[in-house]
Amino acid sequence: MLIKTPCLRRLMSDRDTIITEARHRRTFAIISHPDAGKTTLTEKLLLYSGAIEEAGAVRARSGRQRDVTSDWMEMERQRGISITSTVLQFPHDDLLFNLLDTPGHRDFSEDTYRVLSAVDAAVIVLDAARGIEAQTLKLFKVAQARGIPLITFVNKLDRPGLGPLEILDDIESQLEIKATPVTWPVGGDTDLEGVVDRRDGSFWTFERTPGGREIGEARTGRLEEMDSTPARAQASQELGILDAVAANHDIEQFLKGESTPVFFGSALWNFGIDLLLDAIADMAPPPTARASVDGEPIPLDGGLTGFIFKIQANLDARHRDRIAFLRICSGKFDRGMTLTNFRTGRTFSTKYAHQVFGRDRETVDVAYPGDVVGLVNATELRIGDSLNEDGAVEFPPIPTFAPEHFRVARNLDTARYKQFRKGISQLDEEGVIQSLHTRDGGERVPILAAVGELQFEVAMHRLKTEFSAEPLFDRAPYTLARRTDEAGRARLVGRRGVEIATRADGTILALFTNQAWLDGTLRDNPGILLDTLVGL
Ligand SMILES: Nc1nc2c(ncn2[C@@H]2O[C@H](COP(=O)(O)OP(=O)(O)OP(=O)(O)O)[C@@H](O)[C@H]2O)c(=O)[nH]1
Ligand SMILES: [Mg+2]
Repeated sequence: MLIKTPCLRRLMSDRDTIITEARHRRTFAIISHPDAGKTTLTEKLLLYSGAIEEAGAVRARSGRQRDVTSDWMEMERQRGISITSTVLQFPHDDLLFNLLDTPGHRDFSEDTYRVLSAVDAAVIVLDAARGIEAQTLKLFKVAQARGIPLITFVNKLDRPGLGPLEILDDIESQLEIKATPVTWPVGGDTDLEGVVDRRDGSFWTFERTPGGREIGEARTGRLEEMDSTPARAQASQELGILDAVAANHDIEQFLKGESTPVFFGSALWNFGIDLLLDAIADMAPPPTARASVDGEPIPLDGGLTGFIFKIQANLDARHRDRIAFLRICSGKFDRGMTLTNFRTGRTFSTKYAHQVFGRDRETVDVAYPGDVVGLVNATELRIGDSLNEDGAVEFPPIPTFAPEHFRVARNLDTARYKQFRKGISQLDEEGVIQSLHTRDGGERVPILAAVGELQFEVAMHRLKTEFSAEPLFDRAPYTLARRTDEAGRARLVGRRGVEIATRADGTILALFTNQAWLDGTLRDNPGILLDTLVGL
């Protein structure tokens, strides 16, 4: 068909550009049980793609070694654990990666789950000595429910661990997914030699560099042409078994979530990193049309749509501002464009838009589906908000968990009440804790609610260091929370063992001192709404 009008021709080419750019995006999370090596692996993916010149260490010895890029928060560096998810955008060959390193600790799992709503694939990291651990299993189930294809990286092969066949068994029996090893380790523990790429039989050996800070040389050869060692003989035998059972990567099965390609290596010692990086480029799917809340796929090449999946204040200690992270689902983002927030119906200008790399960022003028854009100081944006250029697309809500831990937060210094209040409300918007108001305590003495105790430690630390507040947290006598409505509130007010509280977004919660009070309330009030709030 001949396109005659220039305007229509431009429209067509804009649409083509969006589709082409989307095809060049890979947006993925790194997930696992705590300590499996997600942050170390993230650092090495940055090193091998050329985004950083020298890799840092999770527990850097100050002065001698740099810290890792993705654990930028003071508390993360002190403790050597990830507390908050980190966005890293960087080019790899002709692709643009949006990588999200997530915290493994269960107390921060809400953050990880939010990230899983915003990615198209995930790398699941296993510690070779531990196989599938509790949190890995949970995250796997969430990823699977969201239809996210998973690439598995078996890490820490430089340490004593389970045999690789045992690990495959563990994946298949616990995750109930077919494991298709793409690489296979030769040796392990102190005699780890390298990995064989099963696709072409090449044997990759890796040079160790001090602390794994720099890229060492990688050599390829063929196992059968090398002198035999016990490790090589064993690997040959295992490779024979794998060929016999045809455990080969199948792209269709992988995209449907029925199989996971497995890679082996050591993030610390740079074993197998380049193979994994290329696999993410080759295997992880680019963005496709996302479904709205009504289940309708939103075409990639339409107007701009996206949703906010994360909010973070004080990323940059000098600026002390607040970033809302937008996952673009369709269309072309032009900085300065006006977007409508579906929840409020209000429009706002995207004048301050950044691409983010750990705690660093720079202005971004255009972005495409798959990209994560940091919108600075758009204070009305909340987690879960859907943004539109035109039309009115709403994406599925991002669920919050029923909290299980509660504190009464008091302000100890009246002169610093403003800081206290601002800090609490900011941490609530980020989802670090939920801030609840009761009739007695009101805004001055909020109840803080969390999924895990560590969240209070983070909240306390950040209130003091980032907001200069002087808070005190007292234990609160509740152990359970359920969502209710106005009718439920009317029936529960004044009842023993129950406290009614409201969240900043208007959600009404019933807080119970123990399960018996909840059971009694349900028995006495048939039909009352008491929802666990939890969803996937
Ligand atoms: N021996 C060995 N240690 C490793 C390897 N990869 C990571 N580690 C170590 O394992 C520890 C945990 O690594 P991290 O990268 O912080 O693990 P994580 O999965 O990001 O942990 P969380 O984010 O807190 O859940 C650190 O001490 C790393 O140095 C590896 O390949 N071999
Ligand atoms: Mg980490």
